[in-house]
This record gives sequence, structure tokens and C-alpha cells, in this order.
Amino acid sequence: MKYRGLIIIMLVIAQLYSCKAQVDPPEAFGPTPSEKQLNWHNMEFYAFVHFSLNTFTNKEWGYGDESPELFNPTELDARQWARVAKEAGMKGIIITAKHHDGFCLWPSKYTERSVKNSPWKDGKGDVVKELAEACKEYDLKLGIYLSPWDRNHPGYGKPEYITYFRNQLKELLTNYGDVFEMWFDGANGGDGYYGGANETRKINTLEYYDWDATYKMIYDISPNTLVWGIGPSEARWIGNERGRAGKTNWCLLRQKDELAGKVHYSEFMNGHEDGEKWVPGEADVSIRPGWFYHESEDDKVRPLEEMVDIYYESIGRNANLLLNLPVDKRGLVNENDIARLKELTAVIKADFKEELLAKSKISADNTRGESKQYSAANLIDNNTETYWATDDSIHTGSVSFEFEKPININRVELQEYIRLGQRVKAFNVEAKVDGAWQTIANETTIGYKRILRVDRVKAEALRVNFTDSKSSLVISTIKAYNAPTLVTMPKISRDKRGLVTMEADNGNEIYYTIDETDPTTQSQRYKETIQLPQAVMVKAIAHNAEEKVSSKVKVINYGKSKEKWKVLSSSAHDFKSADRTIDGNLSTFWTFGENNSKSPQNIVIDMGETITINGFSYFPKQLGHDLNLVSQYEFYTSSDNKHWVKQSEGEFSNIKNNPVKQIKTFHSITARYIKFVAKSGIDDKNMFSIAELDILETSEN
Ligand code: FUL
Repeated sequence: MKYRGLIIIMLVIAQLYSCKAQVDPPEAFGPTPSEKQLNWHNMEFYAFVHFSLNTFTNKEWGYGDESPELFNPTELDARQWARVAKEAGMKGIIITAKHHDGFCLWPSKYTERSVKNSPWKDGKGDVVKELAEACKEYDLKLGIYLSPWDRNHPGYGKPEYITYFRNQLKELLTNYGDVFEMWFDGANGGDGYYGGANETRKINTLEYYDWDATYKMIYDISPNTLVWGIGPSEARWIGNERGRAGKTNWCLLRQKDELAGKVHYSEFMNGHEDGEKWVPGEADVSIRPGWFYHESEDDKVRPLEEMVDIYYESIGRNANLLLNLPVDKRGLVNENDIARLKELTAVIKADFKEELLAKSKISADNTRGESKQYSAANLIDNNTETYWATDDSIHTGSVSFEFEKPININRVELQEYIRLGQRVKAFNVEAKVDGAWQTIANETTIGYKRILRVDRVKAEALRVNFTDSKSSLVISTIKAYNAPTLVTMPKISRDKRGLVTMEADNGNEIYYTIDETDPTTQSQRYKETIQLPQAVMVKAIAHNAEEKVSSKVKVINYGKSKEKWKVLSSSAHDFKSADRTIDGNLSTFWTFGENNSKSPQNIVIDMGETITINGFSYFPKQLGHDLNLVSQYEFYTSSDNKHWVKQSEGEFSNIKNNPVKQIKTFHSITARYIKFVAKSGIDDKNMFSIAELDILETSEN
């Protein structure tokens, strides 16, 4: 009996003790993501589909006066889009339900400018509906792009358009099931058709739409829709259309400042360490140079290595990746894009094939309350809901992973437990090689996910040191991999005289052919520049001799060199260095015009002989603050430098956000002289840059 009492007392003490061992979790620090945003982070990778009238008019931006009758896909199959996305590991698809020209892919009851007045399915079709069904079938989420700018609507710029815009939002959010993301493009206002007014209409984006009311309406109808882009959004643009986030990338934003117009979009790449709201970055990029399908870009799908870089510089840098697949005139994702996507998927799969830390011996220099609940073992349990945490007062710390025998490592992946905020400001990674620690990475932020590509090391142990954090450390995952070596293609350039230079990374060897066969290591080895002034197809590979791995084949199709080309005149008085526009070097440029003089400005070039051409290209300056981009152009040809014929005119749509090479085609003609006219520039500037002007030679067959 006596003992019984003692046992009860001991049990009570044990109970009290175990309660004490229950260590409280860390408190959240700073802004945190909502449940909706957490689900969005987990999506990581999804598709954009740009498909509309532009697909049929070969434009990037429609003016707003194009006839809906031009919309006529011959084999539209939204299930094919969904299948392609699913097989690439994507989690959803965002469709351009309405782009800037106002044409609607669904039969909106508020306009006649839609699929209902197109020949497709005799006006009875609904692309959004077909996609919504396909997404359901393939277990993908549906997202919608609805352009706030409408170059067709007569009321754009006036209150009546806002009613129209909101009515359309209501339709889209009510009739097609769940919408995971609503995409509001920042391109807003400018010239357009506007019901026949043909004028320029500028609006104040932040005021005109009364975003607070518009957002409220969206959330009332569809609380689970995440709104992206302009207004008090829940996710932000990454600040470029190249799909690249900054190495330092906070999920936070000073959105109040942004809404007051005080934040430049270049800050979006990094976010704001002191942002008051959780507004993570989404990196958007097209698999080709343009957002819409253009046949002329069938051979310009981004190379595999660029796609891999995009993956690591978006998803690997704490951003979601929105990859555009421009559906073609048939209504299908093009074969060339599918092929590249498959290559990308294969590389990513191979890179993350075998996780290497799960079997290591793990230790940390601090564990919150010395509790098992927060132990470093949580970092390698493949569960993002558990985490390693330090005591509240400990803002720095190290975790080590020891291996039984040395292993090769070239990728390190980390995740913070972002439910409790984004905290880490600096960290580094060390590897123990032959008994000595060496630093293999020195980095800043982590966030939802960070993946580091490092040079391969044979490590006996790995150590991650968190050297600066806003608060205690709360890390959910650390992983490591040994990705296969991906050899990048050689860089090839040809100067005005036809001198070809090739360069490969890391001292890799280069082999090439000029007879259109694919090069192998048995082909001619490149040692020094080669003189190739004629029209020629150069094919080359880089080869890592040590690992016996070659790159993909780089193919460049050159016309005749510009040896005989001369800049004859320009409306700008100083054209001493105008030769840079035809020197074959994309990194040199010439800027002409004067800020106080009026546009247009022109440049006249003598090609030295008569050539049959069917187009031209304009490559703008790429780097620096003032790109001085041409937005409206004219292009003329002549056989005598006296009588000129206009071959093409129009706009370089979207050049501000996506300053890629602009290609314009026309019917085949012969010419000796060409004149490029810069009619107007971006942001109403009268200064224009040209890195390179080129012609498209008509091929003989
Ligand atoms: C830009 C638009 O102007 C482009 O046409 C494209 O839709 C891209 C995704 O956003 O701002």
C-alpha cells in the first residue's frame, strides 16, 4: 500500500517532466505565407499557354482590329497540352483567355469579339472550357490570364470598361471550376484600335482598376484563387521575361511602396528583406523567343542548356517557374517544343536521381530545447513538415553530414520551413576533401527552396553553416546530389569579314563540320579562328575529354558575310561608329538620334551587291540601363539608293519586357541598299540602339 502511493507520486513527477520536455515550437517571424500561398509554392512548375488571334496573325501584340474570323485552329486538342504539361512534371496551366487585343477564347456574353464569331467549331467552341476539362482529367490546376489592357474595347480608359472587365472576371471565375491563379499583366495602356478611335490611351494602372474592389470581388467569388501581378497581389513578377530570379530572393515585398509607385520592377528579382507582406516571385519565360507561336521561331526553341539554367535560376532560387508553350496554328503544342521539354525533364530527373544525405551521420551544434522534435535528423527525413530548429537566441549554426566513404557531390538543396517565415540571410557550404574543409558555396537567402550547383567534389563530409539569420533557424530540408555533367555547346561568332571564332566552357575541346553532317570527336578539331565568308552551315560540339561527354550540336546558318557592307548615311549626324550595327558582334552597339531631336531617325546600308531577301532582323542593345529600344519601325529597300520601296512597317511589340531579336518577314525581293527607320522608341525616347541589323536571305530551294 505504502509503495502504491510512492509509485503514483513518481508517475506524476514523470508526467510533469515529460511535459517540460515538450518544447514549444518557434514563433513565426515577420510576414508568413497564407495556406493558399503555401499550396502555390508547392506547385513549383507550371505551363503558360499563349494562344489567341496573334497565333494566326503572326503578332506578339494585336492592335485590336483583327477579325475574329482569323481564329481557326485545325486540330485544337487541349488534352494534348495537358498531357505534355503533365509528362514534364508541371502542376497546372495558365491560359491567355484574353490578350491585349481583346479577343476572348471563351464565348463571353459581354462581347462579340470571341471564339463565337470565329469559324472554329462553327462558333460553338470554348477553349477555356476544353482546357478546364483537360486539366481535370490530367489532375492539373487551371489558371487564367485576363489582360487588363484591351486594345479593342471602345470604352478602355473610361469607367465602363472596368464594368466590362469585372463582368468577364466573374464569368471566368464562375463557369470553369477552380482557378488557382489569376494573372494580371502589367503591360497596360498605349495605342490601339479602341473601337475605331485609333488613338493612344494612357491610364494610371494603380488607380484606374480600383484594384482593392476588383480583388475583393475575386475573393468573394473564388477565395482560393491567388492573384498575381498588378494590384495588392499575392505573388509578384520576377522582373524579367527570361525566367531568372535573383540569387538573393526574398518572398517579401514592400507592397505599400509598390502600390504607391515607389518600387522599380528591377527590385522584383530580389524582393525586399524588409517587405511587410509575403509576395513571392514567379518567373515567367517562353520556351521560344516570343510568347505567341511564330513559324519563323520553329528553329529557335531555347537550347537545352538554357532551359536547364532557367530551371536552376527560378525553382532553384526560390521562385515558381511559369514556362510558356506557345500553342501553334493547329492548336497543338509544337513538336519542337515538346522535344526540348522532354530533354529538360530527362536532365532534371537525372540530376535529382539519388539523394545522398539520407544515409549520412548527421549532427548539429544546437537543437531547440535539445528536443528530438527539432533534431537535425528532420532535415533528411524527406518530410517538409518536420524541421530542424535552434533555440530562440541562436541565430547561427552548423549542420554536418558525415559519409561512410567519400562521395561525389555537385548539387545541394535547402528548404526553410516557411510557415514560420523566411529567415536566413547568409549561409555557406563546406566539403571535407582529403581531411581538409573547403568552402564550395557562399550564399544568401533560401526561402521555400534553394538549389545550388557547385563544382563536383569528392567529400568525406559536408557542412552547412548558417551565418546570418533574422531569427532562430527553422530549416526543413537539406539534400545533396551528384548530377551528370552537362557539357554546354560552344559559342560561335562570325565577324564582318567572315572570321569564325568558337569558344567552349572549362577548356573543353571543340569539333565542327561545315558540310551539314553532325560533328563527332572524329571531325575537324577547332584550334584557331577560321575564315568562312561564304554562306555556310557551321555545326559544332564541345567535348569534355576527361568525362568523355559531348554537348548537343550547335548549328548556325550563316548567309554571306557582311564583308562588302557599308553604312552609307544616317539621319544622325554622328555615325562614325555606326559600323557596329553590321559587325556581326552582338555585344557592340550603336546609339543614334538625339534626345532633343525629333523621330524618325534612319540608317542606310549598302550591301555591296544585289541580294534576294525576304525579311530583316533588328537586334537591340542587351545590357545597361538605357536600352534605347525602337518600338515603331519602317524598313525600305532600293536598288540604286534613290528609289526606295517600303517592305515592312509596324511595331516591335513587347520589346520593353522581352528585348530579343526582332524578325520581320516579307515577300522575296532583290535589293542592294536597305534603310531601317526608327519611328518611335520605348518610353517616348528619341534615342535608338542597334546591336545588329541583318537581312534574311531567301533560300534557293
Ligand atoms: C507581357 C505581355 O505584354 C506579353 O505579350 C506576354 O503576355 C507576357 C507574358 O507578358 O507583359
